[in-house]
Amino acid sequence: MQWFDNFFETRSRRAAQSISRRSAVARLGKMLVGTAILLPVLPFDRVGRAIAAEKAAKAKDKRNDDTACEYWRYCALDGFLCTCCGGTISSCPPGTEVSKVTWVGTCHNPNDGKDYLISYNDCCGGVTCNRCGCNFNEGERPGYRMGVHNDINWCMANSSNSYHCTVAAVVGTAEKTKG
Ligand code: ABN
Repeated sequence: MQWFDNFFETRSRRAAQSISRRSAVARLGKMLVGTAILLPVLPFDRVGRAIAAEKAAKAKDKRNDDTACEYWRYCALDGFLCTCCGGTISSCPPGTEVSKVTWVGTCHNPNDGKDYLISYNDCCGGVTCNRCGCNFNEGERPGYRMGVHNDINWCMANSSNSYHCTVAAVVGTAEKTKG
């Protein structure tokens, strides 16, 4: 291995003679500055961040889309949306009639920051709509508190007991109770 040692010794001595310490430091500095400038402009994959932003924007839109389960008034709705079944947010589709009894929920409107009392009425008659089935249960309680229980057919008091879909009408603003 003598030749190996000799080879590197000669090389190192030549390098030490031709490259001054100052120029070595200058080269190192150039390398560091180059890296600092280049790194931020390299084409990193930022698709993940863009997808996350798009998802958040879509979720926000859905809170104002009355054909989506995420619509703000549906926070305690269990059933099929009448807006997908030929009706509107507060009126039953033709050929069905609004339930005589109902359940209520309190939902937060993200547009004005207020809470609203929502009356969920089932629409009765015909066959079950079966479109846009949703199930949100904010403030919902079991059957022993009927007024805030949603998992029941509220067409029970109508001439036709068959369930079609559910509407969500605003009844008023919710008041905060003290204590
Ligand atoms: N209130 C909606 C509904 C209807 C039938 C069965 C369960 C829930």
